[in-house]
Amino acid sequence: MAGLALSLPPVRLEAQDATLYPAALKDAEALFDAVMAAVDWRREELTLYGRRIPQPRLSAWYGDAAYAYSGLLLAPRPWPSVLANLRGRCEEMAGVPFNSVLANLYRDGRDSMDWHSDDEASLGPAPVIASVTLGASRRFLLRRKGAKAEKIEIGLGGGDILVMGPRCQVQWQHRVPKTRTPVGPRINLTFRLCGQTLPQSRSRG
Ligand SMILES: O=C(O)CCC(=O)C(=O)O
Repeated sequence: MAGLALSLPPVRLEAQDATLYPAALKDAEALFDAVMAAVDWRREELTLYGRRIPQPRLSAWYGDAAYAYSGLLLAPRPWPSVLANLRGRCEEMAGVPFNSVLANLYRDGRDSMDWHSDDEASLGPAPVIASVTLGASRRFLLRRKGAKAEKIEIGLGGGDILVMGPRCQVQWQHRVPKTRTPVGPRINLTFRLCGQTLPQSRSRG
């Protein structure tokens, strides 16, 4: 498995149906630079409760299919080669195909992502998502839907891959909170398998 010979054992989060592969990408620093340069980063706006709100991060969508959430329609776009290569590595890791990726750039500790599940209808009833971190480490929290006090926290650092199984989206929400601790830029790539139709979004924070 090119570039995926694990030097650290995977960490299984059974309750959350997720597996963390720490430092799985040996070339994480070079990948950070390559992805940073290749991606057409934009500050998208969400429509929440009828209001247009700029997202607290930069993002870009690449995929074979369009994607819609929170009033945002992301058109399909050709893959930069660095993302196409990472897609293959994540498919090998997760054992499922992916046809799209949401790239997020957290420029510093003020950028964040609020509680949500990746459970849009276009992802189907049993989504598997591979989440790649490049650059700075950030806290990643999970809380159980319907029992929000039940939370766990992990750190996601450069080169880590978190593979989230279906129950992780169906039963849990996740977030990347803001931090006052000085922190450098972090790229996150979530590889997904979307359907070919344009669905209505369900629950994204
Ligand atoms: O940055 C992360 O680790 C999470 C990103 C995320 O939740 C998403 O793209 O849906």
